[in-house]
Amino acid sequence: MFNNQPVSYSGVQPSGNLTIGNYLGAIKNFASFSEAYKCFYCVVDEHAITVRQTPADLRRRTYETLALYMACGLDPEKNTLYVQSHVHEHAELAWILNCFTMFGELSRMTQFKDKSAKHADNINAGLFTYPTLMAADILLYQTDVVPVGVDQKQHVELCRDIAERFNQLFPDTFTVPEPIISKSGMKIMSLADPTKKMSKSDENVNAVVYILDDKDTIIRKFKRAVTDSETCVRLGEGKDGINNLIGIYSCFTGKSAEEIEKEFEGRGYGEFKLAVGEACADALAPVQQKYRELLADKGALEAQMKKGAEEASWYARRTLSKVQKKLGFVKI
Ligand code: AQP
Repeated sequence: MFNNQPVSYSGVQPSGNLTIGNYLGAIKNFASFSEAYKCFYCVVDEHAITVRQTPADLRRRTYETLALYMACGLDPEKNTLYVQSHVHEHAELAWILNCFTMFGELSRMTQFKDKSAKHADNINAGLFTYPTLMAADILLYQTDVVPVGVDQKQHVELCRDIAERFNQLFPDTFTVPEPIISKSGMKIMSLADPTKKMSKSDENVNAVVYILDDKDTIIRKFKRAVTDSETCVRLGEGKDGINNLIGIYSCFTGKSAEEIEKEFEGRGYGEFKLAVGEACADALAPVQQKYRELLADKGALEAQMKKGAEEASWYARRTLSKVQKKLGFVKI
């Protein structure tokens, strides 16, 4: 809460080309908070370096992610849009929160386990303490709600625990945030292995639909999506592929699972996959168009980064200074 206005905070890593998982699980829902909340949406580049990034790619994707935020309907006049590394308070508060986070808590984080398995040659301390940096992101802005995909819920819950622990020692320091998982925030699964989350860092490009894929590519990827040996479009146990496609179709069309099952009664998987591809491509087309226009003006994006960083810093400074005072750091 800031000045009696509830705060919404979220972020996306510029660690790859954004997927429909990032879109449906997070970005698409961000704009709906703009009226009732003071909103901060961050391009979290410091999180991205927990796995190795090529510097030129990281730089390019930082611009692209900001442009995508705006293309997905985030008005920079109503939302504070900025880049994490432009506001140094994130890293400073993260260090402090590291001292209030237990080794055992971090060890239990599913994302740490998954990412350590995936990057066994680079299990760095940053990968391990990623959730404390995320807690700092959220707590710096006295955040009330964090709209995220269900895969990030565990991290927001840890953030709550850290905030409550800190508040117990130093009362009234942080607002304790709530995760908000929207209906469309269900976990979008890989098209090649529907037991796995769809991730922008997946090496198999056919497993992932990117927000910026063209219509033919989107339809081709859905046509190749792994399903099962049945032919009936219905939700069911052991039907992870079809369950995932029904979920995606539902998110893009607003239809319920029952309506979808009815619509495709007696029609095969081929027809269904084509319909999912078309619904997805049609929904993304206006976003792609707007994105191209925004990306063409790098100067305007940089001006936006600067404005966003200035706005965010004002709030971040206030909280960090309060924390430092409570801890006993000498102010000069
Ligand atoms: N498959 C998904 N389904 C639903 N929501 C998802 N999100 C990501 N993937 C899915 C949501 O997108 C937001 C931003 O995610 P992120 O970039 O901060 O990190 P992530 O969750 O680690 O996303 P990726 O795509 O899997 O990135 P990489 O491959 O770099 O690790 C979050 O709100 C997340 O819930």
